[in-house]
Amino acid sequence: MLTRQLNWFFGILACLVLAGAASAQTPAEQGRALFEQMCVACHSVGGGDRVGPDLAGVTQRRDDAWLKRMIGEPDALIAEGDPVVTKLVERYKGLVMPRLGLEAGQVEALVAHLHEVAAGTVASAAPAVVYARPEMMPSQARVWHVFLLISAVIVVVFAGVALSTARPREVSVARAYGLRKVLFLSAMVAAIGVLATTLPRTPYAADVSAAAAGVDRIIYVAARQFEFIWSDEPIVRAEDVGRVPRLHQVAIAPGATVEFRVTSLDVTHGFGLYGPQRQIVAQTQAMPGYVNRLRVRLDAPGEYPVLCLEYCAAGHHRMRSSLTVR
Ligand code: HEC
Ligand SMILES: [Cu+2]
Repeated sequence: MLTRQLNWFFGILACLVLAGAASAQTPAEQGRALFEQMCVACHSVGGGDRVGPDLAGVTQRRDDAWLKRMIGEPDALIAEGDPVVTKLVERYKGLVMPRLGLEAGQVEALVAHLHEVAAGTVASAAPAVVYARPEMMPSQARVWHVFLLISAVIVVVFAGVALSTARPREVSVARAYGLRKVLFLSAMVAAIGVLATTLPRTPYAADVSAAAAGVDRIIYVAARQFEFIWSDEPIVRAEDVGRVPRLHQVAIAPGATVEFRVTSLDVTHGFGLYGPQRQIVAQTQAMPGYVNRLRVRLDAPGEYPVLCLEYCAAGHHRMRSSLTVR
């Protein structure tokens, strides 16, 4: 009797698990997740135009074959001079939708999602995430206040000079030149002092090998419109992207010295590494044809956002990634 009940119990449990697994896997749901991840920065469905057109009713306006090409390979469609897309590009003042490197299955999932939204079976994807306003670190706040103070002094001095020239006055040229010499020399002394004390401390590694510098891990980073690609193996050319195993989550042990080898596969980007409190920790340029090395030791556990630090095209703000120290 008990075994029969248990059989029932496990039978029902298995059905629930299977149903759960199946429902988590429908293409339309996968498409919705992708849409939230990759499209909401530029598109809404029914929420008005953003960087790109509102996609409400797009499945009625266009056929599926066209949609798939537009989502999967917009650059090719634009290059062919497709009349529909040419009009859109004109309307969006030459702004073009970037190729997002999606696979065929992902494109189909996105189209399925757009159909479901049109049929009203699911709500459109949530709007783009709004990040909380970052707090300033005490050190950042200090730099900011010093900057404000110096700016205020400069404004006052300029205002004083401007007002003093309103009335004609006798000026002793010899005294003015004397004063200029004193000011120039003090500025020189101050500049040399600041450079001599700070330049030796710039965190750029001398050209020593990673092993000699005690590097625990080398991580390769390739930037391209509009993503950062991470790998434990060298990525130098675009062809390497499909070939080398890609890291989707980068985890680093606290206190490890990491050398990032940063390059770009298209235009110049910036590799900006921020700390858990959103303070900038290190940065280097991601340049096509060069590999820039950036060595850092990350002690504090937490999530370190990585942002592009160089405006690289319309999707620049989407270039976010992160690594975790744990
Ligand atoms: C960086 C901004 C940007 C991102 C990200 C983006 N798009 Fe676009 N999209 C555009 C622009 C701009 C257009 C208008 C055509 C053009 O100028 O290339 C467009 C056009 C379209 C169109 C044609 C609309 C119509 O009225 O026919 C579709 C469909 C589309 N995008 C789907 C997507 C999907 C799906 C994603 C996510 C996988 C996506 N887009 C991501 C900017 C973007
Ligand atoms: Cu950028």
